[in-house]
This record gives sequence, C-alpha cells and structure tokens, in this order.
Amino acid sequence: MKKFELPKLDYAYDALEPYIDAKTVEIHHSKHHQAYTDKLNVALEGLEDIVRDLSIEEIIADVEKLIPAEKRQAVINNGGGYLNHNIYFDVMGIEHPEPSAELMKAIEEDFGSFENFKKEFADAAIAQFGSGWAWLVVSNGTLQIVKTGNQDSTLADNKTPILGIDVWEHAYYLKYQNRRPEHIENFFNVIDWQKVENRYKEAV
Ligand code: MN3
Repeated sequence: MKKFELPKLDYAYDALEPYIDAKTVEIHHSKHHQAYTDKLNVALEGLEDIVRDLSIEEIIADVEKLIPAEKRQAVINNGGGYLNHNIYFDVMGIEHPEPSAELMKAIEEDFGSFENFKKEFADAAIAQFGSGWAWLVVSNGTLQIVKTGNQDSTLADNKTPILGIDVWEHAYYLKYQNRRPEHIENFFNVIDWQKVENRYKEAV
C-alpha cells in the first residue's frame, strides 16, 4: 500500500530558538505532523489505485478525482495537514535569512517593497479567524498572499504555496500564549529564503 512518511527536519529542534522554542518544534513535528502523516495514510486506504503514482501535491490539487466522495474530506484535512506542514518545516532555518536579488525583485514588483510584503503577510496571518495558515503563493506567475482555514491548501485554487506560517495555536501557544502577532513577527527571523526561492523557481 502507498505510504507517506514524515519528512525529517534538516535542523535541530532548538535551531529556531529564541524565535520558536525547541519544545514547540519538537511537539509540532514529532506529534502533530506525525499524526497528519498517519491519518493521511489511513484516509488513503481504499484509494490506492487512484493515488498510487500521485504526489501529495497532485492529490490535494485535485481531490475531486477521488472516488468514493466520502473519502475526500479526510484527505483534505489530513493530506492538507501533511502537505502544509511539509512546506512549513521545509522553509524554516537560519542559513539564508534574506531573499536573493532575484526573488527580492519579484517581491518588490508584486508588493511594492519588502516591508509591504511583510506587512501584508503578517496582516493575513493575524486576520485568519481561528485555526489556519497564511501563505505566499505563486498564481499565474505572480506572487500573492492568501490565507486558508483549517488544513485547506491553496493548491485547491491552483495557487502554488512557497512560504507558509501556521497560526494554529499549537504552533505558538507554549511560548506566546495568546500573542499571535508576536509569533508572526518573530517568524520572519526563521525563514530560509533559499528554500522559498527553490519553490518559487519551480512554481513560475
Ligand atoms: Mn501545525
């Protein structure tokens, strides 16, 4: 049977300190992300023939093709959770704290300035009511900011996510409690822009 696996982090749990504490990263990755992985595999039981050769991105982009239809919501929830966390953990790190000149140019063209981009991204993350995400996406070659509720993916709207912040409380509550804006502001310190650029180049 087709099985998805929890991706390993390429940094230590404490690498994002002091902005995201080690305990939060450990629980988020080893418990929450693992649980989405396991539940995705359960959700795909009975769908093996349809999904055998598909990536998680392909599955989530076209959930309508899954038969029977009763299986779809579990795939949206858990497959979305698996994919969203794959992106989230991938684009964090401390190695490349600034966008390259090429990506910076695209950000400045589409948002006016890097500061405007940060403000729009933070505003979306703050404004997401309840659990969900804010995303930097590529849509028809253009950078945009969107938010999604629960574990919904922007791929369902044909927008390719290249950077995402998790604003479920489990992503920040141990350290920040109700201070979601502070968590969002500090997130900008732990973005690995090389990873974002890799995704950008694949998406445009
Ligand atoms: Mn999460």
